[in-house]
Amino acid sequence: METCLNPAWTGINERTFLAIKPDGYQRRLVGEIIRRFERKGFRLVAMKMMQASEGLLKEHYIALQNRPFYDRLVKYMSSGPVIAMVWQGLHVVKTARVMLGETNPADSSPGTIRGDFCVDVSRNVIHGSDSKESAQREISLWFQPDELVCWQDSAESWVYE
Ligand code: DAT
Ligand code: MG
Repeated sequence: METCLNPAWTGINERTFLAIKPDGYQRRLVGEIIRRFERKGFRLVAMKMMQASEGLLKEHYIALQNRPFYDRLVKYMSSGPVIAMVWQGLHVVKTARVMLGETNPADSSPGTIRGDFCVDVSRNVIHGSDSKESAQREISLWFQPDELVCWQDSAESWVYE
């Protein structure tokens, strides 16, 4: 039975939206970043490489529209390829944020993605949803429902009791 069809997206079906930003892509960090989430035990349920439009990114970052860096942020995010992904698992929203580190790489601990791979807040290599509500909004903004793949996870009983 495919559990990823559960519309509640709770428990082990919780989902988050992650995107490797154009700097992460240019700096060849795609494999390294995906590897971290795979090894953690999370399940990849959607992924695409794309160059996002300014329109999509303005909507994605709508909550920041009054910030002075908003226009530069949208330009940077639309300037090259991104890897848009949906990951699933228990507490994935919160845990992914921990794995990302703080918004400013200078505040991010070693061992986190931003702590290990970047120095400038405006080039912080990866996006991750900050709440379950944001995750639902961002997943439906970036993906069509049929782009989410339901697959039988043979490792599930080794990741969860
Ligand atoms: P996060 O990406 O950690 O969720 P956010 O949602 O507050 O952070 O901001 C979105 C992105 O905007 C962030 O990843 C990088 C950029 N940003 C945030 N604060 C900034 C600042 N003070 N100067 C320049 N860019 C900033
Ligand atoms: Mg954010």
